[in-house]
Amino acid sequence: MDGLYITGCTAPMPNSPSPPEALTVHHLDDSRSMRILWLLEELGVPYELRTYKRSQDMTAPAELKKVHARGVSPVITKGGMTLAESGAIIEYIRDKYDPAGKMQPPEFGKIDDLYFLHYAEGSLMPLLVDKLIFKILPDKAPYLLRPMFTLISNLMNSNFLDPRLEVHAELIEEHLAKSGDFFAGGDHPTAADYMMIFPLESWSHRYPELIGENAKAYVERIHSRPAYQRAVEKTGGHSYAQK
Ligand SMILES: N[C@@H](CCC(=O)N[C@@H](CS)C(=O)NCC(=O)O)C(=O)O
Repeated sequence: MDGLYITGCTAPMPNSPSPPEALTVHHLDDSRSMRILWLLEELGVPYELRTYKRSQDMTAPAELKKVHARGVSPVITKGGMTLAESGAIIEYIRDKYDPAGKMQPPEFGKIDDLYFLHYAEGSLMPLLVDKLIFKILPDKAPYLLRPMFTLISNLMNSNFLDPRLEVHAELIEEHLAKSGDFFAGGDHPTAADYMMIFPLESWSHRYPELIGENAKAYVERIHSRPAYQRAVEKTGGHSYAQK
């Protein structure tokens, strides 16, 4: 297997096997697994990092399929346990590794925490993924058909995707105007933030003209947190966190 283990996030130890009980994060470059690394850094939970490099076509390498059937990231493993889906992983970490309640929302923010925890992958990410698919579609089409695919792609964007994204942008702008620094309205990140950072940072990086100022400021705020920066440093960089 390709990749590095970083025990307790200290020095890299190429190709060393995982101790069976270590919490291991299987990380793909520029991916949702940054959510998990940021969270573990905030909580100060030791973990091993196993990195995988995207192939030329941006898909995950086949090695990741040996960890989980879907072959996408993030995945965590611990002993005999394997868990995929970032939302599920975040809930698992909250249950097992946050006895002090550092990621608990304030009472008044519980419903917002619940909503945005699920909204991130359930409603917002599908739209952003569709935009990406329609962006690359013309390049994948046979050469002579590219003008037609470009037209289809433009029509999808202008008639369907962008107007819907505008509704999401407004919802997020209005919410952040009320909630302040974090989605659940408290003074620290909660599950909602660990989920929302990925769609917002990728959206702000790819389509800055379609995202609001509150969302942009939110992304900057999260990127400036020492825990987020430690996670970026340990993975060797994250395209969406570049200036
Ligand atoms: N809903 C899943 C999505 C996982 C996912 O699609 N991950 C992307 C990275 S952001 C991936 O591994 N893509 C590589 C591929 O599709 O081959 C989650 O939240 O964990």
